[in-house]
Amino acid sequence: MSQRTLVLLKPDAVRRGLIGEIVGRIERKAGWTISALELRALDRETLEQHYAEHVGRPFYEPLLEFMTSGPAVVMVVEGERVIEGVRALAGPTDPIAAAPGSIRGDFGTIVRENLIHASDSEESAEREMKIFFPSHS
Ligand code: RTP
Ligand code: MG
Repeated sequence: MSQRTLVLLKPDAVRRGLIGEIVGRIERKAGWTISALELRALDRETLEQHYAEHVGRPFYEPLLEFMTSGPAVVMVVEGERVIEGVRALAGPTDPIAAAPGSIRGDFGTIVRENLIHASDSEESAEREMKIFFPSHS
């Protein structure tokens, strides 16, 4: 079942020089294709849409501050079961709980600065692709 997913490499990943490492892991999965990729400073308005479900949570403001602290990589990846697949490569939200071998498990320690975002469902993927690539369909 071919799908598309919206992936962000967060500002910590870019600052630490991990773009190639993380994109490489995604790129090497059989049959997956990167169909859009851009280094971009994310503005607050875009992030408010993206993280709307978290408004009011204690981590919301620090999260937006972090996400605007430097450029991010915005990507669309397509391929077989790619929504579940990129989240499996990423590992769970807390990098200390994430298994070694996963992106967060290999490179992260801080919950907020956990390197990567990937859509969590087909509905989220459609919604998030519209936010970050409004001119695509
Ligand atoms: P994501 O949406 O980024 O893939 O991560 P997720 O589903 O694993 O995590 P979610 O619960 O949706 O939270 C979104 C992002 O907010 C930051 N966060 N900080 N307690 C905290 O300080 C906290 N909790 C969440 C993380 O950057 C998380 O990825
Ligand atoms: Mg989430």
